[in-house]
Amino acid sequence: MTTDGSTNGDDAPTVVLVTGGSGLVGQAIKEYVEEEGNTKDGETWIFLSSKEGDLRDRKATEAIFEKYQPTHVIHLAAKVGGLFANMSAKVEFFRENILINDNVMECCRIYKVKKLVSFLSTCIFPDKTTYPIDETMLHNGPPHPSNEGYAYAKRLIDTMNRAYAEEYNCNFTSIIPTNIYGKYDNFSIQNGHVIPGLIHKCYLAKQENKPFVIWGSGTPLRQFVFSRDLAELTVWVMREYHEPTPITLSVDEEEEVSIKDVALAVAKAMKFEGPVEFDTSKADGQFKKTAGNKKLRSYQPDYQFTSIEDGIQQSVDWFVENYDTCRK
Ligand code: NAP
Ligand code: GFB
Repeated sequence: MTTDGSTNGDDAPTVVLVTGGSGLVGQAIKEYVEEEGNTKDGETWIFLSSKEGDLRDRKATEAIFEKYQPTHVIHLAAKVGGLFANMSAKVEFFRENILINDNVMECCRIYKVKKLVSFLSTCIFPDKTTYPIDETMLHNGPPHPSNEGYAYAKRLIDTMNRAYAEEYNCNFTSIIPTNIYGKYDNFSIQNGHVIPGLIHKCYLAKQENKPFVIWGSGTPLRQFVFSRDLAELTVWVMREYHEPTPITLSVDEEEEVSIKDVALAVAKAMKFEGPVEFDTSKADGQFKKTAGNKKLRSYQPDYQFTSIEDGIQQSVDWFVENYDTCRK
């Protein structure tokens, strides 16, 4: 890491490879680095989708690294889904993510990548725990059963970051984001996360003059981070965060909201005035997973996150504008 903020210990050009670059977080990072002044001289940013190669396949992964010769990797690619997708496919969530993560981490070693930043998730923390949860508690007990396939695949990234550092002196670290939402999300009602799922359902309820149905009781609590904020903080981690241990990137604990409040914020942003109902036959999943962000605040005490109301309005507006082409 040189003092001028460039991300290289030498004058070789910086090539940042973003796996999963076509997704919610990847596209937010792409928009962020394309904004004036958000990249350093001589940096090249490459945003991958699975069309460039299936990262579950070792040869395809090696071909990507051979082609781009990255000096830095932001590893986002994963089989990703909400509570209901995870509950229905634990084997696939485990196997696909283990394959992707192993191929990417081993290629980062072989191709001497100077820094790897991988993504975990607050949902992989122990389910039975004290709050707020912090990075040191990651392996202190089993995750919530609903997403144990995904959770164990993700936890092994942290385990292997330490092993690669000990055995090969690799500079691998990870980010633990809380629930993320924003433009370019997966708005699938069946497989998406709660906010995009609610946006899609509310849009259809308004179009068809039907009730807006919220799944579960609406009482579970979540912290939501807007994808644009996460993008900015992820680039900061790549440049300025030097510890191999994970760092949680989340809004403050006080910003935790109930699913009901989030749904009502979606209805307001969508200007939906019809009836709102709760389908309590659907699972609630984890009641809460309140994460502390003390470590982040020790570096960024004054960072201002986008408010949930503003973030939801931007997400709703984007969804309505891009209804025909977005993932849903
Ligand atoms: P996303 O929108 O679902 O995007 C997933 C990305 O991974 C896409 O670019 C996809 O490419 C790529 N991908 C999936 N399988 C692949 C494969 N076999 N080979 C190559 N590329 C593949 O995901 P996201 O929400 O941006 O999540 C980014 C990261 O944050 C993930 O690691 C996720 O676990 C983590 N995370 C997400 C949340 C959340 O609430 N969204 C919360 C915590 C952590 P295609 O577009 O070509 O399919
Ligand atoms: O984002 P989500 O699907 O996953 O949120 P988690 C699920 C919560 O929202 C549950 C309620 O309490 C649901 O009952 N909910 C209400 C809905 N309406 C809807 C809806 O229309 N769609 C969805 N999906 N939920 C995930 C993990 O947990 O967190 C993943 O399973 C991932 O692995 C993600 O890491 C960040 O927040 O419960």
